[in-house]
Amino acid sequence: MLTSDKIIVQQILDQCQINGVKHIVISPGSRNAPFSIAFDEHPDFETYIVHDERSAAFFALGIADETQAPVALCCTSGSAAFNYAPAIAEAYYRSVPLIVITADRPAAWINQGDGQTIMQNNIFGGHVRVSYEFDDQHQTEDDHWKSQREIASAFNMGLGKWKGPIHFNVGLNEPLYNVIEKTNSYSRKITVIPNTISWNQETIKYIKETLSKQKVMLLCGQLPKNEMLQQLIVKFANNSNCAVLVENTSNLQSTEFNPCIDRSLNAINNKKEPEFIPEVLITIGGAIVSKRIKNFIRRNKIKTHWKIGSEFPEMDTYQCLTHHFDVTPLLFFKEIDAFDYQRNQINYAGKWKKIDIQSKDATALFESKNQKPTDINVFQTLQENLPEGIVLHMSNSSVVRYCQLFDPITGIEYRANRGTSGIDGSTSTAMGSAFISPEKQHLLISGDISFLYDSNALWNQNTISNLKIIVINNSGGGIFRIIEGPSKTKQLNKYFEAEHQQSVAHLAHGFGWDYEVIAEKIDLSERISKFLLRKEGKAILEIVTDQEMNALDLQHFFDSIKTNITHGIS
Ligand SMILES: Cc1ncc(C[n+]2csc(CCOP(=O)(O)OP(=O)(O)O)c2C)c(N)n1
Repeated sequence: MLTSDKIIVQQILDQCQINGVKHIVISPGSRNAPFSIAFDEHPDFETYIVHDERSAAFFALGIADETQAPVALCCTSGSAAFNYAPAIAEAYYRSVPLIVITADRPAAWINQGDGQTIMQNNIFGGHVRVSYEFDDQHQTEDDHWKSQREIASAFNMGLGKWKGPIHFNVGLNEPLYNVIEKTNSYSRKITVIPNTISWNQETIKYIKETLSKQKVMLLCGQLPKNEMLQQLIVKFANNSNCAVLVENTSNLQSTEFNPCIDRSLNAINNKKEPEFIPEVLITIGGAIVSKRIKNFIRRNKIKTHWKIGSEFPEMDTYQCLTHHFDVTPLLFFKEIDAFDYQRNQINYAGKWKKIDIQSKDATALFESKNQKPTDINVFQTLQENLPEGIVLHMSNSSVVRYCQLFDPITGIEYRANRGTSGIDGSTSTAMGSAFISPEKQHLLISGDISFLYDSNALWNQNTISNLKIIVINNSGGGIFRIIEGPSKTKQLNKYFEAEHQQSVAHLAHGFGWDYEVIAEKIDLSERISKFLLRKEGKAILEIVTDQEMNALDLQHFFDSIKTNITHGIS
C-alpha cells in the first residue's frame, strides 16, 4: 500500500483506523496533499470531496450524526481552516466526534507574507475537546513517541465519555506529494476502561427517597435514537410521581410522554401553574428548543436539579443545578430501574398528561381561516402527511419550533443543528446524513433564509437521491415576526426579517434539482402529499406563505387551544 512519506501523516491515519474512523471528508488544496493522497491510497477509508469547507464540515457532521461514529475532515491552510469553525462549534455543543485535520505551513513561515498562511495554532479556541500542533520534522525516536501518544490521547478525549471534535494542526514542508510503500504501523491505542456505577449506600438512599416522595420532572433534550433508553424511560414514566417531557429532537417517543411542551404550557392557566411545578428536575440530552419551559423552570426556582451525562458538567441551564451524575442516561436509568423505591405516591404525571391530551384535542380543531397558506397552516398540513420512518431534518429557527407543536410521528427520526442553533449549515448536514444512509428517505424542512445561506450545500458531487427539501418561503426570517421585540420595531423588515428577492427556483435549477412551488391554499394538502410520496429525491418544494399573516395565525392557533380547553374539550 502506498502512503505519504511523512510520518506524522501516517501516524494520524493509523490512529484514525484503529479508532474506527471510516469516512473522510476532504476539501481540495495543496498543503493537505499528503493527507489526501494517504487517505485515498488506504483501503480502509472512504473519501468524499466537498469544496466549500463550511459546507464540508457540516456534511461531515451529518455523516457522524447518522452513523454515530467519528468522521474525519481535512483541509488546506489559511482561511479554509476558519471555514470549518461553524460546524465545529455545532459539533462541540452537540458532543459529536469529528477528527479535524488542518494542514498548515511550517511554523517558521507564519506571518511572513506567504500565501494561504494565517495563525492556525488553536484556531478553534475552546470549541474542540483538544487541539494539538504537529510538524513533519520527526528527527528522533522521541519525536515519534511524543506525537503518537498525543494523537492517542486526543482520540481518547474526543471519543471518550464526553465526546466532541478534536483538532490536529499539522505544519507540512514541501515536497508534499511524495509517496512510499507503507512498512511501519504507528497504531498505538491507550484504552480507557470506563468507570461503572459504584454509588455508595448513602447516595442510593438519597436517590430512592427523592424519587419516592417528590414531584419529578424528567426533561429530555436532543439525543440520537436509542431503543433501549426509550424502553427504560417508558418504565421510569410508569410512576405517577414522574412527568416525562420530551421534544421531538430527543427521539424518545411514547404515549406516556408529554411531547409538545409549548402547546401544554400555553394551555396552563396562571392560577394552575403551581400544580405543574416539579420539586425535582432531571435532565438528559442536549439542547432544549422550548424557551417557555426554560423560563417556567427558572422563574419557579426548583429545589433539586439532577443533570445526567458526562458532557458539560457545570452547564446550569435552569439556574438550579444541584447534582451532576457523571454517567450516561442509559446507565443511570438501567441502575435506578432496579431500585425498589415507592412509586405512584403523587399524581403529578397525570396533571401533565391531562393538559397534553386536552391541548392535542384542541389543536385538531384549529383551522386557519387565512386566504393564503400561513406557516402554521403548512406545518399542520405537513403533520398530516409526513410518512413514517423518514429522517426529518429541521432548520433553525421557526421550523424547529413549529415542529414542536405537533406530536412526533412514530418512527420518524428528528434532527436539527441545535448545538449552536445556526442557520448556516442545515442543508449541508442533511446532505451528509442522507448521503451516508441511502437506504433511508430524508426530508429537510427549511426556512428560506437558511436555505439561501447554505445553498452551496447543493454543490456536492456525491450521489444523493434520497433527500427532498421543503423550503417554507415566508419572505425572510419569519422568526423575527413571532418573537417579542423585533416585531415591534420599525427596523423589522430591513434589519431582522431581511426581506429578499432571491429565487429558490433559480438555485434549484442551477444545481440540477427538481423544483416545484405552491403559493395558493387550494390543493395544499394534496400537493404536499404528492411531493412527499414521490420516489425520487433531489427535489425541492417551495411553499410561499403569507408574510404579513403568519404571526397572527400562529397567535390564533395558540388562542384557539386555550379557548377550546376553557370550553371543556376532552
Ligand atoms: C449563522 C447564523 N446567523 C444568524 C442567525 C440569526 N437568525 C436566527 S433565525 C434567522 C432567520 C432565519 O430565517 P429562515 O431560515 O427563513 O427561517 P424562519 O425564521 O423564517 O423560520 C436568523 C438570521 C443564526 N441563527 N445563525
